[in-house]
Amino acid sequence: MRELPGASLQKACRLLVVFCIIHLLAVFFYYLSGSTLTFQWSSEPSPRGPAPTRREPLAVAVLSTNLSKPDVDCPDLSPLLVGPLRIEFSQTVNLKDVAAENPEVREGGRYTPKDCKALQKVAIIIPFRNRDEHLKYWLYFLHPILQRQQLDYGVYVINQDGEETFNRAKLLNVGFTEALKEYDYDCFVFSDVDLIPMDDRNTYKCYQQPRHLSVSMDKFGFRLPYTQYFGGVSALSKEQFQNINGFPNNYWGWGGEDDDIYNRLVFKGMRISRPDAAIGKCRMIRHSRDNKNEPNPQRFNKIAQTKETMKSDGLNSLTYKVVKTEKLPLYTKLTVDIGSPKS
Ligand code: UDH
Ligand code: NGS
Repeated sequence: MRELPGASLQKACRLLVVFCIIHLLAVFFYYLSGSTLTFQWSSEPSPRGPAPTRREPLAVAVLSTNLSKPDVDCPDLSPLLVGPLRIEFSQTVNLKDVAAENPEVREGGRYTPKDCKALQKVAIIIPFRNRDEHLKYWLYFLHPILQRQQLDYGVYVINQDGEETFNRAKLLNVGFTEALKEYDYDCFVFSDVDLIPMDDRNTYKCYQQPRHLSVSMDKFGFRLPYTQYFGGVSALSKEQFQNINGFPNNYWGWGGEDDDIYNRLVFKGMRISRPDAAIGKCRMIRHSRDNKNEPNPQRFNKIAQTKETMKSDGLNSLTYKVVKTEKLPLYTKLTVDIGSPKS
């Protein structure tokens, strides 16, 4: 039977509609798969800047993700260093401004270099109580320096809770333990809050031997007060620190704990490494003696017994309670109950 001309037109129209639907479906599925790729990619945590918003094919996305992860090691000596620095404490510091000036420092005071893989993961541990003005200067000066040193670092302020006598070394033990719970740090820099390096070539990292960094302080006329001095700022690798059973927990009040640490290192066959006096220059923020940190009358007696006491007093006898954890824009503040001389 012959088809009428109207019927074949109708058939052609139907075919056209079916074709259009197939076309629309294809476009729709392509669109969906494209947005899924983009969604998966941009939802990955990216410490290296904002995720792109453009929709890109999978191959391009994978390629650019790989490119943004540096697989080249940072050099031994950072090319970003500038050498001697002018350090003064006359200006007032506003931490909001400091955070704005250091946009690559992440919450909790963490930083990872963008363009190369840092040679060390460094936790900086600061013993602390009631020194907020000093801490502001420390953050203002140190964040730019540490970034120029191309370190993968985190800043931990260990704040002693309560009014008991201060205990610097025990706070440092707490800092070591708590920082390791958070990240696989391989190096620990222990720094007083009031010490600022005057040369960024004094790298806050670890060496084959325990490192003393604050070797040339203004208050000592830019020289060591005595050869065994190990106070102020020092750096120990995780292994070096564990090898000496950490620091002593029972030096309450001022003095002697740094000499005990020195003794521990020597008794374990280690030597102190130091930068030369010019590179190791640093300034101390002048201040008066703190309350509840009077000279410890037992300190001389204690440092005479390090060889024995270090076996049972240290990381293996450390007890404390974390009272509060604050992830602030420029540092992590841990407020801790470390007990009292009697406990
Ligand atoms: N620290 C505090 N709060 C305190 C005591 C000490 O934060 O109440 C921390 C801080 O990081 C300080 C470090 O512990 O830098 C060492 O403190 P220290 O008192 O042992 O040493 P420092 O050299 O002072 O700062 C010694 C007494 C200075 C008396 C000066 C009189 N002109
Ligand atoms: C020693 C202390 C150290 C102290 C150093 C510098 O005498 O703990 O002075 O002190 N040792 C003893 O008391 C046994 S400072 O001038 O920085 O206040 O670090």
